[in-house]
Amino acid sequence: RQIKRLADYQAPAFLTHSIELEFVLDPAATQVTAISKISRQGAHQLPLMLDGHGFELLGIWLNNVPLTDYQQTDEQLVLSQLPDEFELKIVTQLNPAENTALEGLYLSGGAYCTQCEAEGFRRITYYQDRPDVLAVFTTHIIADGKSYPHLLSNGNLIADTLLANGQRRVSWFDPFPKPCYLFALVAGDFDELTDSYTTGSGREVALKFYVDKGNQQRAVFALESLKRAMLWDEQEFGLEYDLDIYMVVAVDFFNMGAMENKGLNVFNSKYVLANPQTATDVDYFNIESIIGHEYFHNWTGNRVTCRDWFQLSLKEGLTVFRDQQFSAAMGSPTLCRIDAIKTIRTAQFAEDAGPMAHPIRPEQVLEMNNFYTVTVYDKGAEVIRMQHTLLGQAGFRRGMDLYFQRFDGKAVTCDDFVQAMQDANERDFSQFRRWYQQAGTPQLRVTSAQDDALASFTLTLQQHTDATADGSPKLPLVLPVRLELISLDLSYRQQHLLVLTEERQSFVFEQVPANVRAVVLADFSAPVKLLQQISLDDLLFIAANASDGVARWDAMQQIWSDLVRQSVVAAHPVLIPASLLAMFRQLLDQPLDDLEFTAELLALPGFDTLAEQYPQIPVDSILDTLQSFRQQIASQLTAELTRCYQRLPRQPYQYQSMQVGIRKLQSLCLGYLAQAISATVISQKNAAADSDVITQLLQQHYLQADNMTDRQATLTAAVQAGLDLAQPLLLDLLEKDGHDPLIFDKWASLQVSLPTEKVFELIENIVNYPQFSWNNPNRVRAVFSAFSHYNPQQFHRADGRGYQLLASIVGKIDHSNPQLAARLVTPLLSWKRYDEARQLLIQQQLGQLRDQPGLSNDLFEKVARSLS
Ligand code: DPP
Ligand code: ZN
Repeated sequence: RQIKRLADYQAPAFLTHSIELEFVLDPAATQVTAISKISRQGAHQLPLMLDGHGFELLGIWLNNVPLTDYQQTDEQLVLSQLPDEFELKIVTQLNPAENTALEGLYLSGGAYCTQCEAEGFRRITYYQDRPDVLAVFTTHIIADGKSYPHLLSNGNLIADTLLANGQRRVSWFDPFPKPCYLFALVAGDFDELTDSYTTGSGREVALKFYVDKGNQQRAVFALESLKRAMLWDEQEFGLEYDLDIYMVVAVDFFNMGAMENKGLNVFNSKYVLANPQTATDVDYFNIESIIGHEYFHNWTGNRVTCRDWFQLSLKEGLTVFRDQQFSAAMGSPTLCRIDAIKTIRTAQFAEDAGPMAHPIRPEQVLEMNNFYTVTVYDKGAEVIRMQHTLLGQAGFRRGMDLYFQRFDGKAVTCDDFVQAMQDANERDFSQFRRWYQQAGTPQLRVTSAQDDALASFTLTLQQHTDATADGSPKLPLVLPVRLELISLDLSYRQQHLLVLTEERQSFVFEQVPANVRAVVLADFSAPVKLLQQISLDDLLFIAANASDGVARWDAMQQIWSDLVRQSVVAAHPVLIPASLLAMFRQLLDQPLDDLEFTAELLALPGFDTLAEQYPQIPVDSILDTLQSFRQQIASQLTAELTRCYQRLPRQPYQYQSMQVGIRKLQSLCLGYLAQAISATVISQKNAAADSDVITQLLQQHYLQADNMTDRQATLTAAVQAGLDLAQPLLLDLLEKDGHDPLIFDKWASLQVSLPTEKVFELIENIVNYPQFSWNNPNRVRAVFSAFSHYNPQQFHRADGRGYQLLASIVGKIDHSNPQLAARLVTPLLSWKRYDEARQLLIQQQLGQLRDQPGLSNDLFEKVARSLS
């Protein structure tokens, strides 16, 4: 198995300037003719190495003369003794119908589509499949025009002709040189939703969404989101769209969320289709954000692309940051930030602490698909955000302008990006660059001292990063730390941006009144674990008074983390302090304002977030404690929760912030209330009465709902609490709407989160439904990712049944779709973090996977690293 290293990077020996592709589509035997114009770079006699596999080679011509003198390996075609400039023609034959890996050209529910990032183009033809080879693409598609009325590729349409045999031949030309990972082809019979957008400089752009028949109206929100994204990028970064047409195709079989192919985005239908009956508020949010993300790639990714795949964060970290800023501008910056922080604290911290730890710019890779990670994407976005914080809005914009001025049309590195930020602002970012080469989550320890006599306040910050599995260095990083000092009487408030560069530094503030409290790391200004000893009263003070909403939420999170820790130490759940319950009462009774944020303040941290705070995860203690806390809240605050629920008005569904807040807060109340009547707590005197009232509330919430968000709220609450009413309602959902794949997925994910052993029977059932397909990644994820992530009780069962189930599915899927298998296996990789009994159980499963014959590189890399 061939590991690739960043240190081995060499510029391409040949460049391909243009490529003309002709596809004659056929489900089992598509013929592809590729004619490239290639030239040697520099004075050398190196051979031309072309990547390719998984197809049949039908012939090669050099300057129109058949070529027979070549070497072919499993993965490459080697051509020697070439002239300095030449035309190469290669004809290959592919089998899209049997392509279950969903890379290269494949069939998705009867439509042809492609996925070429990272290294899928090599499954179509022999080519220099690397991002630093930029060519101008022309694409001809030949197919039966009746079955496939839509024949699409990148760029602008240049010809559409009827051939003598009745077939149609459609031609596309993309004037912007691009790497082959941005190539796309789609052929199918879709419903079309059309609009147009006029850019700031007056260019008219046709917008076209292609969706399955009958789904046209479900693409309206995505289309409107696209227009908002186009306008925002003009206003925020002065970036306009550059082709005459922008197309989005929604497909059902897709390994990822979406793909930014030039002018022809391909989307997982889950991130395009929405109406109130099928999509939740969270789905609407995600659609807008992903539509934005892929659109923003047109500049950060496509116009300026990556030199090599180790630089993936150049486009992904930056584009995630851009989509986060966009979402913040469309809604609430605080809530968007909370969302991003949750991702970092769960999945990213886990990755950094596990066997796959890597810097945002990895240094070695076996299978590139394994590095489309929360580290590269989300920690990458945090690293961009820190530059934004250090330079300020205007300074960051200057850096972006210089970046595009220098590198438009080029394939560059993360260093090039930082250099542009540095040069545009005359700053020295050499130490900052360590963020690109060090893996691991820094711990930031905070201590403070107040000297009332001198009226000074001293804050001492200390950073430390534990060793990580990749062995990368651990030098002090540049940490921007937002700070607010607030006096207890609120008469004094000062905000500061501290920049920690040493291992340990003290910052002294003068003329500070007595009794100030420090809000450290406001806005989560650096992706670190904050360690501070701080009393419950002070945390409650911060939760009530910090200027930054994120800091208020974070204080509540820390309160719960501290209580869980006390419970773990005491080996039984502690009682929730009265002052915290009082805070809950107050929040539940406050005026109807900023409800979504209120719901966040009232929510407990999840199992994953808490788990990341322990080197060795006390699974059972955390689960028991969370359960106890939910039930304590439920039984102590039944009246307040019910009142809060009842005073929130329900209106006909609209995706609009006031309503989203109402739904979220009602859902939170229902979640707790359901716990009040879950089997384990019905022991109080008034339980019977409460039980009827609450059951009715839950049922009505479902039955009177005009939208999926509310329905899901009841279902989630009922399933989590193990209530009997869950099953009939789930059945109702399935019978009414289960024919829709997106609803089927929601139904399945709800089923598999049932926290009792019955879930295994349910899972066996689900995979036998006609709607389920092992070849569809959305279906598989809706069952098995949901099970391993949202059902910690059953996934982490002490008898190992959860681990065994996941491992067996991963082993099975690896044969058909390695990329999907390698994603599903993730929760098993961190086995060393669990107790000895669980370690053994997981290790055994991983060992079996490792020994499975024909294991893919994708799965091998992860399993082998985990076991090493
Ligand atoms: N480049 C895609 C995205 O993140 C993933 N393949 O948008
Ligand atoms: Zn992306």
